[in-house]
Amino acid sequence: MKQTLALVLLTALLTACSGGGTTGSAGGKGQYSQERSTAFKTMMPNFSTMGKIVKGEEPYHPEPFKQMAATLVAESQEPFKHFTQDPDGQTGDALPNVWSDAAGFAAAEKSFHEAVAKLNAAAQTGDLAQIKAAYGEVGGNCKSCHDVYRRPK
Ligand code: ASC
Repeated sequence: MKQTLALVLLTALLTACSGGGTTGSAGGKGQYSQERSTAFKTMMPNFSTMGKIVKGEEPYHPEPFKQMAATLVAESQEPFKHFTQDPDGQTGDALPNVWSDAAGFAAAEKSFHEAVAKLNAAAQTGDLAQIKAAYGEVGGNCKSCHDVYRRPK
């Protein structure tokens, strides 16, 4: 009987520590965190290809690039639909100030979407110089938001 009780208590303790099956307080992923990650990862291949073209590592063809920029506008909306706060310890790489500084985070999100819209507008002109500048601004928005609201890597 004593052994059974000890086992029950130990199991409860381990379950509590593991955060219900995640990896614990640093980087555990709850449901929304998973959805955010999936959405960011979905948008990245297209954005990375655009980056290679902007850097001259892949050839620039205006028509497909216009399509990529339009796709980025659509795909970059999705991650921000999943910033519902997960339970403590399950927010993945999102720092708590995403929610405690909601106004600041909303401003960073707005700035990012504006930069993506500007990149799309530049892409539709077919002017590579404009595209390069606008792509750099999007990357700057990624970085400045990560610097403040994402767990350092
Ligand atoms: C990327 C990527 C980011 C941003 C950032 C820009 O391609 O994965 O997180 O750009 O590195 O500075």
